Amino acid sequence: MMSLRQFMMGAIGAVGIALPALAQTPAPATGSPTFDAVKARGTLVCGVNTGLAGFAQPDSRGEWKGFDVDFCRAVAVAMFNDPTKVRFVPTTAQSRFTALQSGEVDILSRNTTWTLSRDTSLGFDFGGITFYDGQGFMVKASSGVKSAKELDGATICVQPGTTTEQNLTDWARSANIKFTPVVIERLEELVSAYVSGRCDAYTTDTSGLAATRSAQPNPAEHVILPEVISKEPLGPLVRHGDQRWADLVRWVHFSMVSAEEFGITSQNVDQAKASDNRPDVQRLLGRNGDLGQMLGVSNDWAANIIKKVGNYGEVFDRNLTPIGLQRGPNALWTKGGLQYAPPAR
Ligand SMILES: N[C@@H](CCC(=O)N[C@@H](CS)C(=O)NCC(=O)O)C(=O)O
Repeated sequence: MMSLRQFMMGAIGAVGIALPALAQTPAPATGSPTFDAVKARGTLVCGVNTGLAGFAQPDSRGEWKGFDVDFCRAVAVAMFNDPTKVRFVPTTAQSRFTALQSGEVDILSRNTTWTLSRDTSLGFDFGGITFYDGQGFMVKASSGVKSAKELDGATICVQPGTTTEQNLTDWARSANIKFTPVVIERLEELVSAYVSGRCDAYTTDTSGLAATRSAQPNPAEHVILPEVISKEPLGPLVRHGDQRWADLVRWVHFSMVSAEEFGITSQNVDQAKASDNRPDVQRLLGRNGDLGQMLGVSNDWAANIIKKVGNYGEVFDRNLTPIGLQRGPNALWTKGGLQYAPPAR
């Protein structure tokens, strides 16, 4: 049924009169099955990978840590002001899409590349690009291989159900390279196949290569080759057709990027909220306006995220700097990178 507001906007549109006060009224957060289910359950169910250093991995106490994990913690903070209200479900590259389609998880936050077919025929919506990546190759330093062009005739380890597998075929065809794939679903098994010498090279997103390399007893024994053969824009995804849920997920990412741009950190967020000369900061942090309410959460949602999880740069530094990743394309747009958030207003 048409709401009064929709009806009035239609009527106003017909006679060409603007009604700004009405247009600013926050819409109630209804009509999102996932949002409502998470709210009622009191816990977010977040699909992650099975264990990738820096991105998603349980620590010695079984507590999940990492960049993709922190994203879900930020969504939980937006909803419940509590980063512990998340249950993490490990998914393989192959099982991840069924887990989201079937409703087993509310969100997937695990190195998944945004592609046209995943966005349409698989039935998902991507909530932005949290990590700009590309596919690379890792070899043993002892092999003496210095370039992917030398991989003609190589055996290459790759995970099924990935863009990695598809890009490898495309790249080999265009570079006129013949290779034998070794396709293994479980990451642990795949990595041990590479380490034990069953494959000459291991290919995945360069972030995954860096994570795996950092987890080896002697990382210096492995070299990531210079070629990057694809674009892998990675980000969180939700089910198609649940717009309000997708909105929240998207703005969680943007709020963390904006906070970094504004210089708001977990340490100074309270002072930032109190400073009077930055209306944009005050809006983001909920001191003024109703932006949180428009997303269906409390107006201090972003302030809580920054305080309890951190801004984009803090989350990057905490999780990814230790595995040797640099900001590169994931620097803010103001610093020559691609991380850019639309205005929170
Ligand atoms: N970005 C690629 C590859 C993502 C992917 O799943 N990569 C593997 C290798 S790093 C992975 O995360 N495996 C972790 C796991 O299976 O738990 C895609 O979306 O298809």
